[in-house]
Amino acid sequence: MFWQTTRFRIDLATPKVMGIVNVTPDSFSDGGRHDDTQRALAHCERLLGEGADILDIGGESTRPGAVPVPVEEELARVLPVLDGALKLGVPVSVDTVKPEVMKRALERGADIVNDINALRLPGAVEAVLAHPDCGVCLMHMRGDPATMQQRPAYDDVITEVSDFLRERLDLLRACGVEAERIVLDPGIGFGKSVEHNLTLMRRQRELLALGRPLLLGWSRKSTLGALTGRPVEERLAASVAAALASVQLGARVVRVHDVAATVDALKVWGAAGLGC
Ligand code: HH2
Repeated sequence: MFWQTTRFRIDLATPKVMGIVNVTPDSFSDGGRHDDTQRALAHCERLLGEGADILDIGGESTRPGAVPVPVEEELARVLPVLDGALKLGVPVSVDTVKPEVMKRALERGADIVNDINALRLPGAVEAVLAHPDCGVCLMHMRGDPATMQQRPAYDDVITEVSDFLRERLDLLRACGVEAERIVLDPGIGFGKSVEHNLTLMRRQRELLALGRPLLLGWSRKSTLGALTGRPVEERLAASVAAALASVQLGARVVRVHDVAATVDALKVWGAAGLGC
């Protein structure tokens, strides 16, 4: 399986590590650590040195309760980092829900649009259609970050996530987007309780029936805190375990903060003939 993106056709025969670059003052685990261009670019280089295959740059926190950032502010955070990251020789993804940010990022050569809202804002699909080779990650989210953790409820979380992703996938395909450009993500922590997230993990293989590669983002999330009793800064081991579990269950891309540890773990996992 491949993921076609603007400049790279990513071979997913072995699992790929997407390193998180949050250019934000308020992200849930690393807010304020890389929130100016220079520090964010230094972080990009560090993640590449640690073995990241893809860089994912975001300028708006989506943590539960987060307040949306004005478009001009998000552009000012993301575009200078994107320009620098595009020179580093790996696929660069932009993590945004805003069509204007997608448009401007794609015009500058971004490889992938990673949208936690699955291109549901007006103009988002059109922004992607204007760039016939860019990659897309469509993620499931119930509600929006401001309210999504207020008692999320599902009859069957797997069926509902799967139906949603199929509908968004079918819509893009009907607009002429090649399947190879699209990766799907069940959206761990986005409008889901601990039990919903764990059900998505245990039954992750059922999502493979959608026929597209899966991207999973468990890194440092609160369900790992609930399982281990640990605060966000002590969730490295839990995050690596979750990344390995998701790869074992069929994920082809893992979105992580801790690239070095994840890459090492995947090397050993792969050497054992697991997850590849
Ligand atoms: N999770 C976050 C943000 N973007 N994109 C995808 N495709 N999948 C995810 O699970 C996902 C995502 C939230 O994590 P983080 O970027 O670390 O935090 P914040 O939103 O607070 O910046």
